[in-house]
Amino acid sequence: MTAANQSEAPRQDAAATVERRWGAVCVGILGILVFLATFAGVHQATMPQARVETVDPTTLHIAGEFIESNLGSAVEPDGSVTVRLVGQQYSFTPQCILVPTKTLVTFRAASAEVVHGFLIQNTNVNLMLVPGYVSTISARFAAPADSLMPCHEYCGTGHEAMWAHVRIIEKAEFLKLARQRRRLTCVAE
Ligand SMILES: [Cu+2]
Repeated sequence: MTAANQSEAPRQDAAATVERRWGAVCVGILGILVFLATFAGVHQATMPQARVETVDPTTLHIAGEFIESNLGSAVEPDGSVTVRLVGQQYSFTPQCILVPTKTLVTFRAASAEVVHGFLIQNTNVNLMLVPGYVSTISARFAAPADSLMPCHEYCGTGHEAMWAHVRIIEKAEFLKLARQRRRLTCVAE
């Protein structure tokens, strides 16, 4: 060993020690990230929905909660309103959703085939419709309004044409209509 090499050795040892420490830090960070992702996924069941409720997308239109005659808005015995809707390539059913002001409204939505987005403009209502699962969200609307409901998850070549209307009307007016029909929409007949 030459004199020059001897003087290099302590510096190389010091560098190797520092590199090992940083290596351990990086592995530690990766370990924390993997733990957090596993915890969120397994323990809190955050994928694909916080509340997991399944539905068969292949029989949506034939049987069960999401058959066409059951879609739209319905007043529940407790006075709240449930809205059921389906997203499919490339439209929503119903095409116009009618909801009352100052009432707890729960949306229950399902997709017939691919992932769609459900969003009501200027509100916090924003969901993914994942095939095989029922997506739910509750909201209250303060004042009458006409809103757009565009699909905001790319779902195929007709995606940009996929949107519906949401009409928020006064509660009294809504309840009057609800006495005449079991399921309400604002689709023109
Ligand atoms: Cu879509």
